Amino acid sequence: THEETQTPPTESKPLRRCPDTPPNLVGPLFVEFDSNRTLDKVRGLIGRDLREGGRYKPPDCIAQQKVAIIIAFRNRHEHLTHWLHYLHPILIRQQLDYTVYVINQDGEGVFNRAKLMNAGFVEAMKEYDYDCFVFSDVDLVPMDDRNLYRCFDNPRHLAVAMDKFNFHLPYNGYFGGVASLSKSQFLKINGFPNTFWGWGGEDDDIYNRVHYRGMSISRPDAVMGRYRMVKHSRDLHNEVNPKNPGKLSQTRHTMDKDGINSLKYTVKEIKKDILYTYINVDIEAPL
Ligand code: BGN
Repeated sequence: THEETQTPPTESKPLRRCPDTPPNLVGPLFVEFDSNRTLDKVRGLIGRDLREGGRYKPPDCIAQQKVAIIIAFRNRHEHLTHWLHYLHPILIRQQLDYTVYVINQDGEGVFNRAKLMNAGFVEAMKEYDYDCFVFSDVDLVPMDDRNLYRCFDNPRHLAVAMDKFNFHLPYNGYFGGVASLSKSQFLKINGFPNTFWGWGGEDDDIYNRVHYRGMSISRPDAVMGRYRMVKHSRDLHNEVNPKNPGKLSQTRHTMDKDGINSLKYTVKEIKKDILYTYINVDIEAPL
């Protein structure tokens, strides 16, 4: 009779939760916007580490949070190339289970950053059970990878020290640029306003919402919170809207009816690039 051959155990050890502090962070980063950078080069450099749609999860531990990174977008391809070049390696070192969503505003109507972010939240939730949402401008690159793209006990403002504001907050209640909210924090404020067309004020409205719901703002310090912004001129169809400032005194009354519960848009296209999930949405923008 034959001796039974022992097959080696095939199942690997169950994965542990990733540590609170990711072990491979490097701290301050050199950031420059080289105009020879192309999306194809970025795909070649980091595409193999990602899954279709700009997704990643750490291979050797279970990520602490499932994070959707939402970028409001229109006609800023050069900025997106820089953003992807810098952010993917940082997010990988931060050991996140994440996806990058580029939410494009279809057509030439007036831009609406906050409404695009709302649409990004809803579309991301259709794909995966995210617990955290990082809402970012496409032109902002962190200069320190210890600035974690995660959620905290309170809504977090990440872009606290931007080069264009001399590495300071422009004012105490500034909540613009990059911010993270957990799913429950986001729903608690009824999401973002849909009614801030054009430039200015939507971030101040979100700040108001957070305060009116009894939460405070969490922030990194001014060293870890440094950012470089890609220099650019004002976009077409995103003029300063003089009606927006006046709306800020009404947030307390408008926030319950203007937000995720009143959001209307249609998806025109979803494209999965290796570096990001692109969703083109019609948000019924006035011309
Ligand atoms: C503020 C804008 C913000 C913008 C910051 C930084 C308004 C509302 C009237 C006060 N707020 O003035 O939206 O992020 O500047 O540029 O315009």
